[in-house]
Amino acid sequence: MSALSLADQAKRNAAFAAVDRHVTPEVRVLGVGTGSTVVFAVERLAELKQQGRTHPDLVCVPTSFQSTQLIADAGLRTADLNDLLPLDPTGGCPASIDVTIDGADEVDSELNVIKGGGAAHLREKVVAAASKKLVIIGDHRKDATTLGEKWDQGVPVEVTPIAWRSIKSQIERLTPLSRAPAAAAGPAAAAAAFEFASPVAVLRQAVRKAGPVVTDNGNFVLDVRVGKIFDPAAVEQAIKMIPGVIEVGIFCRMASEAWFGNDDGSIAWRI
Ligand code: ABF
Repeated sequence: MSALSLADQAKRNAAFAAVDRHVTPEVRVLGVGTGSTVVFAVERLAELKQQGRTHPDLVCVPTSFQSTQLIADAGLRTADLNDLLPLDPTGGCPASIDVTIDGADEVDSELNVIKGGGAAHLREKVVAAASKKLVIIGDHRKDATTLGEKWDQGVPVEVTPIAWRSIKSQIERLTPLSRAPAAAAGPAAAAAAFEFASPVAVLRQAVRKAGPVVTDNGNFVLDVRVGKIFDPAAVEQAIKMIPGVIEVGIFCRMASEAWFGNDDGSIAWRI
């Protein structure tokens, strides 16, 4: 196997540590995310299965075609979310998935997450919402204080193709969507309150010369640059309110913890 880059080795370390911590023999239903970090998580999962250290009836809920293929290639069984009854037959526990392990584009200090760089955030968010725990894995480049601090590719927004142009212009007309923390006082507050004074811009047109970015669900993706996001819930809500927006790649307070691999081989773990 060719030597991994520092970033990939860091991702692999985080993925292995998170899988070892969370995929115990008691875990029967596991959500499997999408992206390159999850590839390492499934690699470790296959090893644990090989060693007989997973639940004998373990099933994996995919979050994309890539995720489905990863699970199948690892000799693991997939499960459809619709087939999973609540763990508690009386319906007392809506979470049908014991734990989901998934990557991210950026994680803030409150464990709010930007996801969707792989255009899979609709299924990822649905699976995360059906999980008792969402465990995020990545390298330190994803570890931020405020969303938008490091990740400059914008927030992925899945939209219906039939109205992508009007949705794009409605997003661009949104006034600044979030404010700096109240702690910032005086003139700094005024300046920071609208970190992105420039109009919200759609970075990546859904339909480019190379053709549209089409998700597994047949929808288009707009990447929306909103600068630093001090109030992720406000940004998510403002965009999601626009008719034709299907899902926004901001996961507010859904993650239970995050594991970040560092280039020196160490791992940072946040809850
Ligand atoms: C998917 O893959 C997306 O939700 C997320 O944006 C991306 C992370 O990619 P990688 O693990 O390759 O950095 O989880």
